[in-house]
Amino acid sequence: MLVFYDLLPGQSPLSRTVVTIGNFDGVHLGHQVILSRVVQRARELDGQAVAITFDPHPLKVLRPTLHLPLLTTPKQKLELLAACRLDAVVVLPFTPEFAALRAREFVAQYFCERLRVREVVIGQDYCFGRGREGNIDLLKEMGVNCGFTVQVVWAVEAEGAVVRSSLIRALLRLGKVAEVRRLLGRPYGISGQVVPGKGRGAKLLGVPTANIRPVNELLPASGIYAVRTRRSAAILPGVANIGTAPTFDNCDSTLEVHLFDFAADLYGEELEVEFLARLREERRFPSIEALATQIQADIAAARQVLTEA
Ligand code: RBF
Ligand code: MG
Repeated sequence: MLVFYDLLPGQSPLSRTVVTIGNFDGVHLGHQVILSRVVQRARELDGQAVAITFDPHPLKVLRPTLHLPLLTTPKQKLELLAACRLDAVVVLPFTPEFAALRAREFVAQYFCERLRVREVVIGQDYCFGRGREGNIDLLKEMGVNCGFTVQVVWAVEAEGAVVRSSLIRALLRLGKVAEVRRLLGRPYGISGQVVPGKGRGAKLLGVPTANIRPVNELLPASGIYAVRTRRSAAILPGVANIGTAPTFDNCDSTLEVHLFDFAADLYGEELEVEFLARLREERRFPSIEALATQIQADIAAARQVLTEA
C-alpha cells in the first residue's frame, strides 16, 4: 500500500481511482464496509483503491478544547487500512488553512485533478470542507462535470446500534471490551513499550507483569481483563490490570500484563495488548495474600475465556 502525506498541485501519482474520505478512527465495521466497497469497485473499474484521511484528527484542530482520545494511533490506522487491501492512502495534514478550503475546491483539486477519481464511495452522513458544506448532493452534482459517480454506503448496525467511533469510545470507558470487539470486528488493541515497574508483582505476588507505556490515547476502564498480547508474530495469552493497585497506596494508573507460561525479559520491547473480556473491577485487598489468591482466580478465569475466544 502506498502512503502519501500530501498531494501537491500538478502531481497525480495515481490515475483512475476509486476514492473514499473519512477519519477512520478505529477502522471499525462501518469503515470496513466502505473500504471493502472501494476495493471491490476499484477492481471492477480496473483502477486504484484509495482512502483519504487526515492527521491530526480534524476535531482536534477545529475544537481543540474537546477531549477526543483516539482509538487508533496513526501507525495502527495505516496497518488496518493496509489489511483492507487498499492500493493507497493519502494522509492530509489537517491545518486551519486546510479547514478553510471550500468543499468544491477540495473536490476539484484533490479528487479530480490529483486523483483522477472515477468513483467516490462515501458514508451516508459524511460531511467535508469549510463548515461541513460538502455532502453527497454536492459530490453527485460535481461528478457530472468531473466524470465520477458516487456510491453511498449506509450505516452498519451491530449490538442494536449504529457502529460509530464515538460509541466505541464510550463503551471502552465503561470497560465493555467484548461489545467493542463486535463493533470493531477485532479486539481493541493498545500498543506500547515495556518499561520498568516496581518489581513487586514477581516478588510479592508471584505473578510477574510487564508494565506497558501506552501510545494509544484511550485505555479501557480500569479493571482486570483477559487479553492476548502480540509480540512480533507471536500471540501470547494473559491477563491484564489497568489501574492504580490500590492495595499498595499507589496513585498513578498503569497497564500491566501477566503473560501465561512465559519467562523472557521484555524490557524495551514493543507489545500490543488485545482486550477480549473484562473479568472484574480493581479492588483494594486487606492483605497481599488475599490479592495473590484473587489474582490466581483471575488467571484461571482468563485462561477459560481465552480458550473460548
Ligand atoms: N492490585 C490491586 O490493588 N487490586 C487488584 O484488584 C488487582 N488485581 C490485579 C489482577 C491481576 C490479574 C494483576 C496482574 C494485577 C492486579 N493488581 C491488583 C495489581 C498488582 O497489585 C500489581 O501487579 C503489583 O502490585 C505489581 O505492580
Ligand atoms: Mg510489573
